Amino acid sequence: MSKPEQEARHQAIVLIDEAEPLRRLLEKRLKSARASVHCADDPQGAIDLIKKYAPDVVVLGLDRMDDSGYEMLRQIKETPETKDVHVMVISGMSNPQDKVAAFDLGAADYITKPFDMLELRVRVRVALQSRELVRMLGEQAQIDGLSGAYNRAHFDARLGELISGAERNRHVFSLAIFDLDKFKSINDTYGHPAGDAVIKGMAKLIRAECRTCDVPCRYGGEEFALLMPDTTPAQAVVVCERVRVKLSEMRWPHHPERQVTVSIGISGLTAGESVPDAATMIAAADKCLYQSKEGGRDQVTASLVDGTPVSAGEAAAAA
Ligand code: GH3
Ligand code: MG
Ligand code: MG
Repeated sequence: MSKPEQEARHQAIVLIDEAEPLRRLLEKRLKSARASVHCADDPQGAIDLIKKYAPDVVVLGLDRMDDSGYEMLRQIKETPETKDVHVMVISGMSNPQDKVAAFDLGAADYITKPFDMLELRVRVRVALQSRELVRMLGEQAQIDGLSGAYNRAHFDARLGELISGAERNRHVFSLAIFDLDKFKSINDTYGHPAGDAVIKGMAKLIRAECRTCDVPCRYGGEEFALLMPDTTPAQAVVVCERVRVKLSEMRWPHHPERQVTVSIGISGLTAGESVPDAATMIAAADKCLYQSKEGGRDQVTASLVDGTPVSAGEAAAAA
């Protein structure tokens, strides 16, 4: 299962100061192969840059107590898209009250002028490293340890986003739920390591058969869910049929004689349908999954969100 990008990514710094010479100097000294620097000299330009580049660190020059810099700091920390950024203040004001005021407004660090360039660079480097670590931990927290697929928390968040996107932009999307057939008997017959190997293999197979924008998740136990943006239920059937057939053809090192199959239920939102809530979307997919089990397992059943079945003919036309 390919996991989200774990290598250090390119980072961004936004530099805000009214004084051009200082901006130029800092831009030159803070730029590196791993981080780009973007400069602004006014509050609106700064907020626009922060929204555009989602920087890891903002270096904010702030020189008088009534400076618009304080207002900018407040604005950065009150704007939902920018509030989590690490703000490092550089200031000529060195008394404790000024520092406390900046920290109270949400600054993460404060350097007084005249400052030592080496110290500033080291502080920025440490801030970039800790931001990267937090980002990687945040990603890790969305991954299921055994399968490498996204976990249930990520599934819930992404389903919510797709529903909001459908409400705003009338985007279509589909949800598939996969439940491995008679999986308990694999554990009972060949042991739990054999069962675990099937869970890992299933996650890898789903990832291999879907697009990079699709979201494969471990829904729980031996169940997986696949969120497919911009995909009608008929198109989702095509993807899931591919997974179903390939799984049934796989040979497993722990039990080459024992085929593994999966039953799948799909609910999909088509253009013009009213947008459901998450529970309705999941219930519709679950109902189809139940029909696949009842129909003899190793099969795909799909419907619209309101339960209208998607026929084999519609799925064939989408292939
Ligand atoms: P059905 O075809 O009706 O879905 O039958 P089933 O045996 O797959 O369903 P059941 O719900 O009875 O069993 C699911 C099993 O999945 C039971 C549980 O022990 C096993 N399981 C859940 N999580 C894991 C896991 O992480 N590793 C292993 N090896 N087994 C797991
Ligand atoms: Mg199950
Ligand atoms: Mg099962």
